[in-house]
Amino acid sequence: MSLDITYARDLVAQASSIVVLTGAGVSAESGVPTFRGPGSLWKSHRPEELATPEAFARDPRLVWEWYAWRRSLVADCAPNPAHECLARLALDHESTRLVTQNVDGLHHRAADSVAADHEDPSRAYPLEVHGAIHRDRCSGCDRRTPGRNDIEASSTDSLPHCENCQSLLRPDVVWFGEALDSTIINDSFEAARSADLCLVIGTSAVVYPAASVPEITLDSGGTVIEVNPQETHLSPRSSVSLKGRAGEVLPDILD
Ligand code: BJW
Ligand code: ZN
Repeated sequence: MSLDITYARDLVAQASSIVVLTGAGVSAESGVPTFRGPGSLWKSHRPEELATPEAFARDPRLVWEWYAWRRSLVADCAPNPAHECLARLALDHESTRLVTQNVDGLHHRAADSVAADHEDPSRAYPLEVHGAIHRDRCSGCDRRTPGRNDIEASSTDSLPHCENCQSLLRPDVVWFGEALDSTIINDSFEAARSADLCLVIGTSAVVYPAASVPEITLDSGGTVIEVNPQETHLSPRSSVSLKGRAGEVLPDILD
């Protein structure tokens, strides 16, 4: 076992309160594409060009086509050992809070399967700071409803509309320039402030305000463990930066 892994295991064992920030990389081994870097293009569009209210206003059919594709892709994916380890950590370690930027619902599904029927899985449900891809939100009255997996996005006419006010529905996710749910992001910041350890798993940590989570723990005197195959701007500020895949590294430090 490497010295870094041993050190990371010690930090986890000694921590009294842990906050975990995850990003797209934690779901990469489940087959969900990341946003930046190799494999992130969809039909030659960059995700950053589609995940905006301006893109939806300009071409809702194109944006829905992308989200419909991603919704059905995620429905066919399963949680991987990284999601499962983090769910176990949250269930076993009372003062652990999971915060995810992911909209894929895989942390939620891992919590349900790890807790099975003898534990309360909700302790391992993450704060989903960027929303959930499987929910719709009305662009008129804001009503949230479960999303369908069979969105027909080949023409504007077939896009889904609200049963309440007939406005166009959109995926219930947070796009660039949109405010995050204030309760969810404030709870995340509070968890970061009271944590003596922040695990940062599979995120480039460039998108704010979510990227403030490890910064808040550091500013409050805590430490950071990063798990990512690539160097990020957070690596030099981390006590341990484990360069590897989440599904392989996390079982080594958490189980
Ligand atoms: C592996 C791996 C393996 C691979 N194992 N690892 C402060 C400073 C500068 C800018 C701003 C600021 N505050 C706000 C801004 C603007 C903007 C922003 O942050 N821009 C920066 C990019 C410059 N932020 C916003 O606009 C936010 N809104 C806001 O601030 O509103 C203010 C407001 C207030 C009041 C009224 C109105 C407005 C909103 C941000 C919303 C982001 N939304 C998205 C899309 C969500 C929906 C969807 O999924 O479609 O969220 S963008 C996209 O990026 C998505 C992600 O959650 C997010 C983060 O990406 P993530 O997870 O880090 O993925 P990647 O691909 O970048 O990285 C993956 C990593 O995994 C890589 O490092 C790999 O190496 C690694 N990896 N395989 C472990 N197996
Ligand atoms: Zn409506």
